[in-house]
Amino acid sequence: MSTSIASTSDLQHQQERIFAALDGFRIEVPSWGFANTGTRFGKFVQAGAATSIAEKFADAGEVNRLTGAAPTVALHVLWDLPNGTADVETIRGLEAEYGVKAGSINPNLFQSQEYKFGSIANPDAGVRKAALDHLLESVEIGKALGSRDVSLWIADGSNYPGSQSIRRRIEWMEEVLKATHDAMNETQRMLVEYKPFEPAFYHTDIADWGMALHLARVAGPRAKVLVDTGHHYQGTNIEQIVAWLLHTESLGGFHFNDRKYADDDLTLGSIDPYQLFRIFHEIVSTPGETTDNIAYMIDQSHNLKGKMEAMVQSVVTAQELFARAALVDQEALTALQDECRLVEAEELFRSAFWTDVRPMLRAWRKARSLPVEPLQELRTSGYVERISAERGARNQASGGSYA
Ligand code: LRH
Ligand code: MN
Ligand code: MN
Repeated sequence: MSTSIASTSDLQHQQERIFAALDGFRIEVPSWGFANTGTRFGKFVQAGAATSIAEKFADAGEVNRLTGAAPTVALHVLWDLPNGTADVETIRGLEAEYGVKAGSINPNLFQSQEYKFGSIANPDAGVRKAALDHLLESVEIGKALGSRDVSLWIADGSNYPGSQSIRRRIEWMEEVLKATHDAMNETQRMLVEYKPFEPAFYHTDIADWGMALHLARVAGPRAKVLVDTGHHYQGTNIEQIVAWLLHTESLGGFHFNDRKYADDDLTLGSIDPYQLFRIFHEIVSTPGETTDNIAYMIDQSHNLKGKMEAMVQSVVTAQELFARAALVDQEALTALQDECRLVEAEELFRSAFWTDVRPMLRAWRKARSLPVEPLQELRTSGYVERISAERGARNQASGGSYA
């Protein structure tokens, strides 16, 4: 009798925690996740893939309608605003039409021929200036759209030892990033993403979180580090990096995805859901940390899965893993850790991970007047069939494009 009373109140307690966690959880979808993508060996065109910025906003709006948790869409400047600030009005119109806002602004310093030997770390001052101009324009786009984060991924690096000065390139990057930071307003932030390899295969100028943290510090107080989960060597303890960035108040956000081998950009949680649970746990266990300071973003490209299905699946999976992390009883865990009751601590941690939170997510969606089964709702809505019919011919003709 007493057990059942206890378990009812336990369930209520769990539900309260999960509802509170989900109410505060938002995740940004990438515009490029709706477009045709592929590998360096080729692209497989999908009939329903978005080939214009309007279609990307339409798709992002639909993901948000289905999940209620994805109100912003990350924009890649070259792909989504090819005319720079001149495209801001178009974006504003799309925001109003589809009910989702522009999220992080991602400058593109990796596609133009002039960046063959680097952008902000290029030995040629003229090229560095062109890169800075693009960054400054991205800052202006952010201001005009009221978007908080300018999110930088610098693809610079070299392929052969001795072919470039690693040290001088650090100085050049410091200069450009500081100038970019100086141009931001008080509400803007700069996120510095790191990646150890690809496209460069000997050295990458911003290869890990230490380098990103240093550059962020030199740039200024509103520059933070962005952790893309796919940008680590195998075996790296990513949640430990997250803990250090939280401790040093320099965690700006995430690009979530999963991988088996390299930067595979697979659906988050598809290969190792426990890892994302552990990352979320570092955040929810940090006293005073609110998710407002951390930009949760998806950075995935689904070459084989349907784009819309994959994106809805990703948002839902992120919610499930966040909810599971929120279930860890922090007080009890701390007590067990302090007494070094190792197995009990681990079991408490693991039990939260193994809890099936899906019934509670359904209850939360019902309470918030959202579709109770977002993936099912996507299927029955006919949205994918409709966009496939509308966009199919154009997609076949285009052969697929990231823009
Ligand atoms: C680089 C990266 C970066 C880019 C995106 C398209 O691998 O993660 O964030 O902007 O992919
Ligand atoms: Mn990324
Ligand atoms: Mn990547």
